[in-house]
Amino acid sequence: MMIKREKLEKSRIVIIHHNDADGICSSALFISLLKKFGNFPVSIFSPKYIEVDTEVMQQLKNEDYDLIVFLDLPNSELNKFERDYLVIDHHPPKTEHKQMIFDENHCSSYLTFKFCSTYLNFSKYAWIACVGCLADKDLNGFEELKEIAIQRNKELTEEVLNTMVHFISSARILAEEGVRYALNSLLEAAESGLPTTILGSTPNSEKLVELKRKSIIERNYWLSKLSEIAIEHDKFTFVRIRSNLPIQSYLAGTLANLNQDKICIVINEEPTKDYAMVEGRTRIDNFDLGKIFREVCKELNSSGGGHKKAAGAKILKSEVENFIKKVIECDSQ
Ligand SMILES: [Mn+2]
Repeated sequence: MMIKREKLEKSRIVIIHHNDADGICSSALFISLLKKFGNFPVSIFSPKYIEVDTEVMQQLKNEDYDLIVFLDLPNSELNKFERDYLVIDHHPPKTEHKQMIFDENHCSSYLTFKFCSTYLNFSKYAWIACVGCLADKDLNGFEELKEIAIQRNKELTEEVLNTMVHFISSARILAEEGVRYALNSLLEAAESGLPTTILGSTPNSEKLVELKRKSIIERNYWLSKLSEIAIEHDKFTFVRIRSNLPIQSYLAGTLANLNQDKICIVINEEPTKDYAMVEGRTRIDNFDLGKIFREVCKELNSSGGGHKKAAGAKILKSEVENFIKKVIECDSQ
């Protein structure tokens, strides 16, 4: 046992998990274990991009906790937290960690399931790990755990499990709100012992279905306004929207698919907030959008970053014009 049971029962725990299906399933498994021990995390974070972003680091400064659990997220800056921590991950780590469960041949959900099983019989939750395994293509892990899952829930055919993968995977395009509903759906279904209820029959999965439905309508509305609101500049398309729904990443993805030779950046100035959420997507190769967002956000003293083809930022509404200007400047350097 890597961590004493007593510690899992008594510690104030923060969970930071990747926002994809494997990360969400890992988190649901770990939280289910804590619940069995009469505990619950004090905070749960699901950063968009693999490295824990500066915003999460900032928020953690104000948190009161004594153990931090990283699921499906590699991190080289763990020492910055100056707390006890545990890493469960299958991405090769950049640095050695004292308390780390790592196996490149399995996904994080599988590893988390095995970790939980060292404390108690966890077979009731095997189906959650199956969803994570399928999502991350850990087929050996999947075959092994499916045997356990199917003994309890005969309805869990591969087809049903694949439907669950799509349901959970699609949550992250609806930002933290979508991820929270997906995680809670898994917890609700785990509690009741009825796995298929995650597909829209638990309170949180109903909310996720509803959020998806509204988001499609909202995205289509802004698509219809595109000719009026798009700001074209060389290879960039900037689109400023005002939506109460977290559709910036959904819309940016759609635009990038429709305009394969463009870098599509959606800026959502949510009416009730003083900051804007930005998401950029592109299909162009040899372009590093994450690097541009990181550099521009550093200059603006805000948080942002990502990968070559997908990046995000959170900026003050008063900085939107400046942000657009700096992205264009940064690219032409
Ligand atoms: Mn993973």
